[in-house]
Parts: sequence; structure tokens; C-alpha cells
Amino acid sequence: MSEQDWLWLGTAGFGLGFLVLLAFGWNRRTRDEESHWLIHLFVVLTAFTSYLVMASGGGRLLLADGRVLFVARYIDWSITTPLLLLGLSLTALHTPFRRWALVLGLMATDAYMIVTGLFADAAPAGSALKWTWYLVSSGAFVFIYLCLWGAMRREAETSGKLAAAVYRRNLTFLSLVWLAYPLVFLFGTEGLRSLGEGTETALYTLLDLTAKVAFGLFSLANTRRRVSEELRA
Ligand code: RET
Repeated sequence: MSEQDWLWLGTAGFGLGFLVLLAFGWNRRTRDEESHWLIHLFVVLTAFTSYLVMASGGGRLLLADGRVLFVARYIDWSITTPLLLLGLSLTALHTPFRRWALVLGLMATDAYMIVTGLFADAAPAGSALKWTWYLVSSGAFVFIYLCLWGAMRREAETSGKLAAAVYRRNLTFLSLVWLAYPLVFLFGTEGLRSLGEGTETALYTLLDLTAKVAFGLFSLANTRRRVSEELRA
């Protein structure tokens, strides 16, 4: 499959994913379920837009040295990854506004990670500058993991057994999938070049579908189960 084929596959996957999520949350029972539903719908819609732009030949920036940068990817990620963290945080917090600084801090650090990742991508191939930005972005990435597995997990534990279990399950899924991104970059066309351009696009497409559509359904299903148990109690 060519790079373009993968981008079209991503477009179709997100379009279908949007409809599946739409149907999945239609019979929501509480505000909690509704907030998660709306967040995941918006995340998937943004990705659909970005993939449609890239598949139809747009969303690229021609750099001075002739390389092509997929800027649509970074615009997508800078909107959707903070929202995914917001959704995850909402599963941990009984009263979100009590920890708004932690939540906003996480979202801002995440946006910083994506913007500095864009700088790494745009920096000249093989330059020290590229690896400097890569390390800066990775520093933000590590900080996010420390907050999610530390302070936010402790918050989840004070929100009750059910909330803590949902948070831990969602966090494990998210942590494993997100870990693959810096690795694809490291081994990809802008890094050590063990992966070709086609493989890189294929991997990003599959990862994006997992991190957004599959994670969205997983997270909504977990929230639904929690709400059912709470309504029964
Ligand atoms: C980059 C390169 C620089 C170092 C790091 C990165 C991390 C990217 C991540 C992206 C997550 C994207 C998601 C998209 C959802 O569809 C920018 C690749 C740390 C974690 C979850």
C-alpha cells in the first residue's frame, strides 16, 4: 500500500469510527457519560478532518531544504492529545475543579510536547538541533507520565474503588499506545531511518486509530460499566 492509501484508510477509519462512537453514546444516562462521549466525538472528528486534508494532498509544508513536513498531523495532535488527557483526568476526578491546576498543567505540557516535537521534525536532518528538540519534547512526555501515574492516580484512588479501576485501565491502555509515538519518530525518516516513509505513515495511521477510536470506545465502555454499577448501588 502506498503512503496515500494509508492516509485514505485513516480517513475512512476515522469516518466510520465517528459513526460508531456516535451510535455507542446515543443512549447515555448521565452527564458524566455525556462529557466523555462529546470529548471522544470531537477528538475523532478532528482526526478525520486532518486525515482527509492529508489524503487529498494538503496539510504539508515544503521546508527550505526540500523536505515535506506533515503539519496537519501536528495541528491534529496539538488539539486532540490535550483533550484525550482531559477525558482521562475526568475518569480520575470526582470533583474536577478541585484539581483544575493539575489538569490544565497536564494539557499545557502535552501541547508543549507536540509543538517541540514539530520543531524536532522541522529541524535539519541529522542536526544536533533536531535531537535537542526531540529531548525537550521527550522531557515533557516523561513529566506527563509521572503526573498520570503519580498525582492523578492518587486522586483516582480517593474517588472510590470503581473510579480508580476505570482510571487504571484507561491509563494502562493510553500509556502503552502513546509510548510508540516517540519510538516511530526515533526509528523513522526523521531519525535513524530504519523505517521507510510508507512504513512510518502506516504505523502513525494504525497508532492514531488505536489512540483515538479504539481508546474512545474502550474508555466509553468503562465509564458506562461504572455508571451502571453506581446506579445499581
Ligand atoms: C514526538 C516526537 C518528539 C518526542 C515525542 C513525541 C511524542 C508524541 C506523542 C504523540 C501522541 C499522539 C497521539 C495521537 C492520537 O491520535 C512528537 C513524536 C515524545 C506522544 C496520541
